[in-house]
Amino acid sequence: MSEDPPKVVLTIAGFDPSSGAGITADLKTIAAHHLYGIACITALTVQSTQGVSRVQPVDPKLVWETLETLIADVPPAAVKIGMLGSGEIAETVADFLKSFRLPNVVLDPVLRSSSGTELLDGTGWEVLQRRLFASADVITPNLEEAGFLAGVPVRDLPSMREAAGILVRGGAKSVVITGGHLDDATDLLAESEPNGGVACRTFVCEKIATTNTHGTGCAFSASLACNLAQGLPLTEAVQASKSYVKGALENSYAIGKGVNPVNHLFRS
Ligand code: PXL
Repeated sequence: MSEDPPKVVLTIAGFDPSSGAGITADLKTIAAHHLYGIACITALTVQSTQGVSRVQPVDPKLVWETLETLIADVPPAAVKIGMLGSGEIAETVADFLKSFRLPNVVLDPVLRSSSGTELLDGTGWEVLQRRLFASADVITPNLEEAGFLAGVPVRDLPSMREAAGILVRGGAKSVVITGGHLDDATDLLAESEPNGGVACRTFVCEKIATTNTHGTGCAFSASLACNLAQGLPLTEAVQASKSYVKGALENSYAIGKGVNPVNHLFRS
C-alpha cells in the first residue's frame, strides 16, 4: 500500500458519453495530474462528437446525497464545478458549498455546448450569478460565457478586461476568461484587490492548429483545480493549466466524425 495517498479533487459536472467534456473528461484530467478524482453527476446528456441531442438533469436530492456522502468520507483539496443543468441543482450545489466550505473551488460557468444546446436553464443562470460566483475562488468563463454573464460582447482583450471587471465587481473573487477562440489564444486573469480595484494579467500562448477542441473548457477548469490542490498560487496555476491544455490539443486525435476531443491523458 502506498504510504502517501494523492490529494483528492472533486468534480461536480454533467456526463458526456463521448468523454470529451464533462465528468469523465474531468476524471481523466485529474488522473493526468496524478491526483485522485471523485465525482458527482449533475445531468446526463445524449451526445457524440457530432453534438448534444438530449439533456436530463438528475434528481437534486441525488446530488445532495452524493456530495454529503463523499464529503463525510474524503476531504477534497479542490473542487471543480462544471455543467449544472438546472436551477434546482445549482441551488443544491450552492447549499453544499455553504455548508461545507471547501478549498480551491473552481467554477466553470457552462451555459451551452459548442453546438449550441442549452446546458443550464434560466433559473440556473440566476443562481450562478446570485450564489455560486461568490462561493467560488475562481470562475473560468470562455469568451461567449463571459459575454452572456457580463452583458457585454466579448471578442478581444479590451472587452475581456471590461467583462472581467464587471464579473469581479458583481461578486466573483477572481476570473479567468479563456480566449482559446482568439487568434492568439490569450487568457485573462482578473482578481479583486482589497482597495476595490481589479488586477489583470494576460497569458499568451501559440495557437494550436487543430479542430479537435471538444472539452478544452472542462480540461482547463479541472486542471486548474488540480494545480491549486497541489498548492500552486493562482497565477502559476493558470499558466500550468494553459500549458496542459496546449499539450492536450497538440496530442489530440480524431475518434469520431464531429468536433473531436482533446487528449486529456497525453502526458500520463
Ligand atoms: O463543454 C461544455 C460541456 C460541459 N459538460 C458537459 C458537456 C459539455 C458540452 O457539450 O456535455 C457534460
